[in-house]
Amino acid sequence: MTSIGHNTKRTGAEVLADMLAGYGVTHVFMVPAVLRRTFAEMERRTKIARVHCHGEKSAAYMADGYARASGKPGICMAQVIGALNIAAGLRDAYLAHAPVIAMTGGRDPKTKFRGVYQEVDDVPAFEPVTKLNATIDDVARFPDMVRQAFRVATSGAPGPVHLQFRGNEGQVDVEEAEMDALVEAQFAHVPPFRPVADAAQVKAALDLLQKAERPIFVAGGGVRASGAGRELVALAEALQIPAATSLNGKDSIPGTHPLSVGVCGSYSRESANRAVNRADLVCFVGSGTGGMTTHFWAVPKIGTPAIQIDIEAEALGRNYPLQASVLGDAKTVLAAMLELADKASAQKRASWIEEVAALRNEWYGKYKPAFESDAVPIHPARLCAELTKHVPDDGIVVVDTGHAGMWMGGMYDLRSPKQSYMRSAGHLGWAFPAGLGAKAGCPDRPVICFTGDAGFWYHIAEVETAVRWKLNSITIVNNNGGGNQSKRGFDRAYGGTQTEKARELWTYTPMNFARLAEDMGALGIRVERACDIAPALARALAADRPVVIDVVSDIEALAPLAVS
Ligand SMILES: Cc1ncc(C[n+]2csc(CCOP(=O)(O)OP(=O)(O)O)c2C)c(N)n1
Ligand SMILES: [Mg+2]
Repeated sequence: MTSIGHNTKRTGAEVLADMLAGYGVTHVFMVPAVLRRTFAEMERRTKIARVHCHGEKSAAYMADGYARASGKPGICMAQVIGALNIAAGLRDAYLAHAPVIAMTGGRDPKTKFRGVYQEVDDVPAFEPVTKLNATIDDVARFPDMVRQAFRVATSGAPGPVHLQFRGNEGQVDVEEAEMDALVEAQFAHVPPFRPVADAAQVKAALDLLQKAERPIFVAGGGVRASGAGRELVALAEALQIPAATSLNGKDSIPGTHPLSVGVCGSYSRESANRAVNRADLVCFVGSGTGGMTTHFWAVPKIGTPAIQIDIEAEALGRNYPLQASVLGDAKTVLAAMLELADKASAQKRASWIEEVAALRNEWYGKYKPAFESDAVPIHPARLCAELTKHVPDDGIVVVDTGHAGMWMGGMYDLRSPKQSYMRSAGHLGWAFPAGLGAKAGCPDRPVICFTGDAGFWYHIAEVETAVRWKLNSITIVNNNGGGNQSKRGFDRAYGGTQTEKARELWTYTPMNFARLAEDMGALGIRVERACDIAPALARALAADRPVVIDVVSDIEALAPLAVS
């Protein structure tokens, strides 16, 4: 923490700009005008990029992508009229436990309830999507409240924070008080602490794992937040325990690792669900054991013997009664288990490992024709297979929901522990702006976003932002001319097969997104044949510009549904 005691009168704007720089913030994402004086001070006093976007929701998604890619809190801002758009954008960060700090302008006690232009009481709307939802009415509160925001956003299971600054544009920042810019560097990133677990809890959980004949790990977002992938893989190898992951934890273990069975749950891989459902002990690590990861508690079935490792005590045993629970940081706990692990106990699992390998092979065999398909329009599974082969070793893959989440969650494999994977926690349209934020947070790594066309339409205007701010991500649009994850649902709604007219509920005008991207100043590449995917990606990786690769794919291709 910087020293306190040289108090001189300073404006809130000076203090906020210095604090953000002190916390290592490199970008803020916003729609003006909010905290105007603070932006002027940022220019004078810091190198922070003030990324001026086309909508508050996409600004929040950019901050979210920045946070999930870099582990540092992402900052987004809006004046009072844009506050609820920001709140909507925090919803995905809340569901995915991403440390995002939203700063908005808001009501002045002197004029509230008098019908101030553009004003409503925004604070309650932030309540369900934040860990801390606070108002700053007095400029002297900047140093403690901004510190509290970073502390809450990064601690335990991370999540969003909202700070509302007095004044529709947060004009409280022009006022002065005797204060210093205080920074607690510890809370500039996730995780701020690595709580060590009780030794008896660690031993009890390890004993169960070692005794089990068919144990399996289910690694969640807590493993990625803790940076515990290496420890997970090392423990899995030492004890010969296969590992499934949640969608949020997909980059905990490379898909090409022989002990990886894939993503389990709803947007999943068949081999993962089958393996989890054959296990005699499931060890959840950093997983909320929610409906998406467990296919609504059918994978594994409730009653399956389970143990759980989590940093939040309340998460332990929430959905599965536990035989052992361990409270602590995933990396620290897994490392402690590895130290105590009895490798000889792995022998009894040889037939389980064979069974799991057979499930993996069977799955790869089943989809081999799709992975190698030369069909025109392109089969999305082929697109996933091309990405498995050609995403660079240090690539960050950012994936939308809908079929994008299903295709990539199930069919794409990370090849290296240095690759990262981030996914929408359910909001269509999240991935493209999140990918821009990821590029801001990790400028030296290639960022490859995978989105459907409906997902891309949401925030397409941000192509212009990417060009203006040189946020050089690569966006692959799986362009099937419709929101075809909706197809099955409308078939059902029409009693089996929908009418031709029902397609107006989920299809769009055919579009060439490469051409639109070019018009906005990005590099656009249209791909109509599968053999052109790899060359397009190579060209995009060399371009050093924002790139949109528009892949024309088959509207009839539906992603496989989960098995349980
Ligand atoms: C904010 C939001 N609204 C609606 C949905 C419901 N939804 C899920 S997938 C989907 C269509 C996806 O279309 P597209 O991005 O083109 O992908 P495709 O399924 O065609 O591959 C919709 C509308 C959602 N997930 N999020
Ligand atoms: Mg589509």
